[in-house]
Amino acid sequence: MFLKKTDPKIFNLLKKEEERQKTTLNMIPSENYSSQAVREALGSVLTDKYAEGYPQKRYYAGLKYYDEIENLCRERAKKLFKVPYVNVQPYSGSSANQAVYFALLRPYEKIMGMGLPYGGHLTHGWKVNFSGKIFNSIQYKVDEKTKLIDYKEVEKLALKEKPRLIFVGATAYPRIFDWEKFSYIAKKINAYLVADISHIAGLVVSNVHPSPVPFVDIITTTTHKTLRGPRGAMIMVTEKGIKKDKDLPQKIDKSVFPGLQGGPHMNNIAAIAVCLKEALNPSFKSYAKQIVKNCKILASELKKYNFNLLTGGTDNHLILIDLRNKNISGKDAQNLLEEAGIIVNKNEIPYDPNPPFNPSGIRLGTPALTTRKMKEKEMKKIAFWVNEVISNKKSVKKIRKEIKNFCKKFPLP
Ligand code: DSN
Repeated sequence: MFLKKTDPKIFNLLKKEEERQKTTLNMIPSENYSSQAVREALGSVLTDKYAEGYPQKRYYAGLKYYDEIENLCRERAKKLFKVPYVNVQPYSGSSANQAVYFALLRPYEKIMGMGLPYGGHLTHGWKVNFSGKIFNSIQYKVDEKTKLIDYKEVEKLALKEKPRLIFVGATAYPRIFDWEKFSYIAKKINAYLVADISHIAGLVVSNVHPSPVPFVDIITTTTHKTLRGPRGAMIMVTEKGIKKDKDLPQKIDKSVFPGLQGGPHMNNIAAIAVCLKEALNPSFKSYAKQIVKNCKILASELKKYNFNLLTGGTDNHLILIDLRNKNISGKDAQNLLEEAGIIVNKNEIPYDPNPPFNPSGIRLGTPALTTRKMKEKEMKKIAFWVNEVISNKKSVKKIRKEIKNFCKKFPLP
């Protein structure tokens, strides 16, 4: 109401974006729709306050209610993930991962993570990122044929290179992580083992993906993907991590503040607390189960249309498609699908012969569609549309209309 008067340009852009979200199918697997309650906390008076420090140890006045908010957030996270310690202040997943490195290592020490082209994240040691520049980074790949993590190869590489820290996690891996195998490898070389569960956090707390808690020392996660909260992140230390190094929690705290960040975004922390309460509700488990059910049915339908799914399918919330048999690049497919109202992202496939800006694949997933209460029947329809668009450019206009109508039945939260 106020925005419309004071800044109509931003107001109008915001309205347009709202309309775009309402009338398109968001299949970017790292995105979701947060609840109105989450957005209310995010857009609250808490945005105006500095709160450097931690509960009971702050550097500013006027913080009467902030310790309670941060403690609530921490307690809910501990309960949900079943961990003894959590830091809820990182501004983003990248900041959380930075804090882990700087808490445990000195520059140029050796780290190991999955390479970006194979599904890993930039911050897991990729060469253009701080993690690949400041640290001596060794990268593991997926197997060229199966596109699965080859645990024997990872073990060989780890034993040869002896990294001090191993990151496990991905942005484009459609299968389950075997935490136990990674734990066995890390133990052999006495490396810290860190799970970045940003993509799968919502699945982990709902038991649709095994939890890394018994097997790793530290867990990082963003809060806005399958967890369905505001943008933000958390760092957790497990019992195992504390057993290995009782000072780990303090090291993490110091690394976040004052090591890397200044004042925590308290509006964000309150919104994370709200999303954690939502995730503690039994209905969240059904939501997460449905994400995977939807993804599996979407995968099997796409296969019927002769789409080449990497690893042959999915165990989680996302699908990676190698489009080379369809004679279209990832970039062109992304653009064409967007014209029709289907939002996916172009993505490198492992061992991609094409460059990252025009890769051979697309990545798509079901967290946001499932938030809109779409189920198996709708997945079949969407797979049909994806195929129509990719195989017949002329169908785009007609399908755009159909999707607009279809979206009316599935309101945003
Ligand atoms: N941008 C995220 C994703 O899309 O997976 C990773 O940081």
